[in-house]
Amino acid sequence: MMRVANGHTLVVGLGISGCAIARHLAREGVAFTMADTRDAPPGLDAFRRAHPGVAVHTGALARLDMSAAAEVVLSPGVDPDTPGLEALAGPHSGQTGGPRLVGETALFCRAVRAPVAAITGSNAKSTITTLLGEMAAEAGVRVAVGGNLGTPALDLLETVPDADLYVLELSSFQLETTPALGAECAAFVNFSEDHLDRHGDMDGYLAAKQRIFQGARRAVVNADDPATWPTADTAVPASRVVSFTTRPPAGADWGLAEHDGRTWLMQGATPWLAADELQMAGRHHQQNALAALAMGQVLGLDAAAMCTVLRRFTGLAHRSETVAHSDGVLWVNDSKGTNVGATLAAVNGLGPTLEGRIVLVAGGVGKGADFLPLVAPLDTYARVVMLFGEDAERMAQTLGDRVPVQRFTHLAEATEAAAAIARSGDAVLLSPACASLDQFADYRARGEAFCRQVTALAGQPAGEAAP
Ligand code: UMA
Ligand code: ADP
Repeated sequence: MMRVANGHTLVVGLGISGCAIARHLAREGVAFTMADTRDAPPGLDAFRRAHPGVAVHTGALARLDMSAAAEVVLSPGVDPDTPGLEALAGPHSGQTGGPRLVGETALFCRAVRAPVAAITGSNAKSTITTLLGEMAAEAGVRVAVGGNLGTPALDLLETVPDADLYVLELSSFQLETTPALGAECAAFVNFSEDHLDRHGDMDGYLAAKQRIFQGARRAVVNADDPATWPTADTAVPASRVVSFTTRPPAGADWGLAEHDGRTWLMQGATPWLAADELQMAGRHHQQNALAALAMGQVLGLDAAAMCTVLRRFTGLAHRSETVAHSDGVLWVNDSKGTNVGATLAAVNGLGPTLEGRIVLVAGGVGKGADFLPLVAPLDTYARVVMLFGEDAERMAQTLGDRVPVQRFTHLAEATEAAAAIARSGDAVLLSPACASLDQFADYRARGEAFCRQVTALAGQPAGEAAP
């Protein structure tokens, strides 16, 4: 059995996070050993070249004696319940003896010297993180943005060491191994079923998400989703919690209300921005804008700068992204809608904002999901659903009685049919509620194919045509 040398830090995982952890430890002069649960992890050769002389263990962790390690730093993709990690202390096990188990974010918290704004939730994390980062930059703040979004938090300490603000998207996997985040502003924006294979049940998933509030100075929560409110043991007093809602807000909270015949993003009784000034389409994106504004204000960002960003931000690619507005028809790419929950948000978000109806383009690999929750909102908001891909038939059987459907083999045929049927005031929404792997490399390739076709059909990019 291989042994971790006395006093070494053990890093588990040779992915993006593990390599960032290794670089950080090397910069700090901390002796470490590397491990990965796979026998031949991708990236092993590159790691050996970058860190010659560092011992690497591959394969089952139970075959590695880590009892002499000073600490074990786990990558987010590795379950803390993996055999071999039982004897470690930390939030995952409730144990206090043995080497301590933490994640990349814990190392970041120890090293960071500027305020941190952190965002978690089941959906919309990347959108809100990006929005807040752009708002801070527009306001003249030296900001670094990363986390689950793609750039590991620890890498930001190297690339933007003098940042005045770090904005992090944090997944439940990252929060689970973070003892005390201590964020200046921590936001938990929504909660719905996900990652049950890892967290066991919804309670476990929620407990991981709630860790975002550990040591937070201020919190931003979703007033309409009580699961996002800090629980008593996270010790964020109510006076330090700001909320957002899609209803009219009270006090200093954020929400949507009618004012002068238009829907406005409001703080209490104060209108900030008319919802129709946003480039992002849909009530769910209005909610995301409110979350970003709430965080930005807590962080002291300039109000005009925040509104400037909201007026120009068209959304992240493939997340209910406005692609074109042509002949009165809005074209929206939500290829990241790879499960029923995301498509529900897109349909319920877009539907109430339209004069017309939604022409939904959906289908692909349904992963055994139950499509029934889509029936009622589609009955309310959809003109027709254009189905394509592997599970088109199964979706048609679930939707068919209440919602008009048409079936096609490929996305391109479904999109062409959508263009022919959409009327002025409608939106054509690609939100497949399915994975893409039957016909595309990933959700990005599917979204890009849709966008190319929309440009050909609708003729011009978003914003260049009169609505
Ligand atoms: N793996 C092993 N054994 C190991 C190490 C990894 O089998 O010892 C496998 C994992 O099971 C996983 C894969 O390798 O399937 C990647 O795991 P990782 O921890 O090495 O992942 P990274 O490459 O470091 O990427 C992670 C996040 N990935 C995960 O949490 C799975 C990335 O989020 C994130 O962008 C990156 O860190 C930087 O912070 C991706 C993601 O899918 C986008 N996140 C999930 C989500 O958004 O739903 C949580
Ligand atoms: P995450 O990083 O949490 O996966 P993204 O910003 O990438 O979030 O969006 C993922 C999916 O969630 C997209 O399909 C998007 O349309 C949908 N979505 C966007 N805003 C919301 C919201 N407020 N509530 C629920 N789903 C949303």
